[in-house]
Amino acid sequence: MSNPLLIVSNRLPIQIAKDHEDGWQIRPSSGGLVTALRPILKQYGGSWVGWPGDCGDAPVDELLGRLGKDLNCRFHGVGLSPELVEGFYYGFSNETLWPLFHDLLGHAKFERPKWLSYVESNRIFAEVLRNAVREDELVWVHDYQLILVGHYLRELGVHNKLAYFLHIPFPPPDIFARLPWRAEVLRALLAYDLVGFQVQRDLRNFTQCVRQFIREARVSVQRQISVIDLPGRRVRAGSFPISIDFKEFDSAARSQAVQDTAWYIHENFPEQQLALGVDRLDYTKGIAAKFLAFERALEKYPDLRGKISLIQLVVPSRQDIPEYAAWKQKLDELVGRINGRFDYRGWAPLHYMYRSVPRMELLGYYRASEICLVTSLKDGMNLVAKEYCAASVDDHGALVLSEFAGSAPQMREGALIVNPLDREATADAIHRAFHMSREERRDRMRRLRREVRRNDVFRWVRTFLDQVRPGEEVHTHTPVVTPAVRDESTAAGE
Ligand code: GDG
Repeated sequence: MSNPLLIVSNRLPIQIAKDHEDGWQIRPSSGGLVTALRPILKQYGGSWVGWPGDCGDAPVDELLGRLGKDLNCRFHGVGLSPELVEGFYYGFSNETLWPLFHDLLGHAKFERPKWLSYVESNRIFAEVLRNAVREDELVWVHDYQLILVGHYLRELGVHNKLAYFLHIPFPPPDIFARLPWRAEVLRALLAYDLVGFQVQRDLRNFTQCVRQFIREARVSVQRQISVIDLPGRRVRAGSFPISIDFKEFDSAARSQAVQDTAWYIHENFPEQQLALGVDRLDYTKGIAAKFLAFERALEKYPDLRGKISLIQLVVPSRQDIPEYAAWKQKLDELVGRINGRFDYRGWAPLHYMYRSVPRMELLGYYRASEICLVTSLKDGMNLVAKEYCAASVDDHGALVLSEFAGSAPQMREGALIVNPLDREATADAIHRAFHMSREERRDRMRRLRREVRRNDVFRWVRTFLDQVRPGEEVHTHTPVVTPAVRDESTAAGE
């Protein structure tokens, strides 16, 4: 990889805050993407385009310039009005694409004004990019909020190589077909040179949708990469399971501070095993299913009572969407009901914290817990499962993992794999994890840690970028349906 990168994500990976003594401060946020890309940006240079968030009266450009010098990266903020953010981000991205792509049709709304905000925001991103991009840069667009950006870049005459990675699942054709703007979305994905998905499941769904809805496309499926031939050009699609910085998690978890935190956490639960859940507040994460399975385990296996506690960290998320607030209330009620039912002699089975905890504390929870429960109804990858293993430096953790998480295929040898909607089987898995022998835990956790160590986030970046080799043909733009002017005739392309 020698071309500089231009990364595009909905949010810039930065945090801006006012410090009373020194004025405004800016620092990089701690997400996996920025961690993975930092060494590459440092070595080859590059740029990052995204929405800086609502920064009040902060001198955003000056702050971005300052941080950019430190990271060898030029940051470009995309200005979006509050109305556009509402329609594009909270609306179409999170109330249409998010539920639809997670196969949860019942949660999906299909509202044309929000689609048009999405179209408009993606077009604005593309315009900022057209002005920011340098000739030799590889443009790498991230996630479901920005699917149309590649299409608009081509329309604006940008001929750079374009790559795209979808962090969430891609749905099967019968679900995808419900989207009134399915042709525009699918054709926009075909404006990129490389389209990356988390796992084979998503790649397969995508190629099936292309076969079904894009008449002129010829798809040939190879082992890791599928090739899609369109008149005059070729698109490649592959699966690239994202990961974490294993070494960093492993060494931070071994630190004295984390060890002490873990000890304090466990001290509050004497003679008990801790089961841990860490999820954003989101209906896709299966938090309610987890609570119900845990309740069933306590009901079915009296030997667990008083001997196990479930600590559930729920990180507030998308609070401006009414459905998320309703969802929180549902969880509150469930916790109250289950605790009311089993509470005896000071033991309450469920400890539910609705807040974000500092990273060191999170690592303390990972290290302290004998069991981790990941019960997503569907998940692109689920990094919590990988982080738990990387932080389980004592090899004593057992992972119960949903078969619908993208991480399941990589982790199935070491984890107890469950269908979270099968309450009985999930309860049995919790019981099995509780009684798992020390030797079995160690063997399983060692396998899991080996897997995450080998396939870390740096390998993910390398494998992805290796697929966008320099020197291959730069394609000319074949017009795709222009989303803003869609009318009934767009269905003709299907
Ligand atoms: C999307 C896809 C895909 C959580 N609580 C705290 C905290 N976290 C951090 C975890 C982890 C991250 O948040 C959550 O990542 P996930 O992968 O589990 O889920 P999404 O946020 O839905 O991410 C997902 C991912 O993109 C990457 O492609 O795996 O499928 O949905 O890193 O550690 N961090 C801190 N305090 C908390 O309380 N500091």
